Amino acid sequence: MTSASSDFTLMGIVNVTPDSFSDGGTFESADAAVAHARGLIAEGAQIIDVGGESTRPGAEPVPADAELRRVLPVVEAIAGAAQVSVDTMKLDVARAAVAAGATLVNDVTAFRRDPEMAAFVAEHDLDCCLMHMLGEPRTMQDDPRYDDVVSDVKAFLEARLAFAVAEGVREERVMLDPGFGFGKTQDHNLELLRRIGEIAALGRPVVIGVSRKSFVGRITGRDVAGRAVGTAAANVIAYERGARVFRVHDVAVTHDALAMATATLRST
Ligand code: HH2
Repeated sequence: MTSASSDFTLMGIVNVTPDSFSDGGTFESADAAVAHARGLIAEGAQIIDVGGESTRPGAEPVPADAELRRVLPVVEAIAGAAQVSVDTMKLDVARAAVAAGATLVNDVTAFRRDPEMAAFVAEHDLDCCLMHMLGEPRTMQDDPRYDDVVSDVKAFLEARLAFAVAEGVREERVMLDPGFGFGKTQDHNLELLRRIGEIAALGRPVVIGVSRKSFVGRITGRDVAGRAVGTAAANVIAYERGARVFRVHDVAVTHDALAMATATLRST
């Protein structure tokens, strides 16, 4: 479905959790999660991001063995049909997921929780996504403050990129993500979107994870199931300003919105 000339990448979200903020409980069984992932691939997702631990504000941590039981059957079934990303902050989970076929580690702590994750990614020459988060999921939305949110996030991502490279990760393997909603107010999220070009200036592909998030709901007045259009609009703006990877629940809608954006902007 993705046209050969598109220069964006869609990362379809598959949360195998009971408590994710938008789809918790929907794909808790492996069969349901695999069927959902196949549907997202048919809609144009080049990457499937499989997660077994919710990081929504207030979420309780999940032990590694439980996380593995959730994600491994899905990783195994999907590897080969798309690039599989494992959304985890734990080295043990990443190890097992990579053995099962994942080739991308999406670590919302940017190798801070398990710093050895960087050497692991380097050793296997994996792709990785390093994300900014202020604080930790349990408390991150309690009055987050920045001097200047874009400069602070940019400096953080630059430092985490340098750490990864110092640990042997090839720079071309790294994607950077400002972490929408992770210790950010609505104004912070909008400022980051507006000025996403400053993050893209770091020279690595920027990942946008605004999908169905609460700030989209506050602005549009929609509950989680009705936020696909608001999400697509935010992604089009981010694309126009230099972002290229879009982590979304609603792949078909985002695909069409970005295909239109690409076609319109290509000749400018
Ligand atoms: N957002 C979530 C989880 N992982 N990874 C990256 N790189 N960027 C994000 O913005 C991001 C992420 C939270 O969203 P979701 O997976 O839908 O929900 P939950 O964490 O509740 O499972």
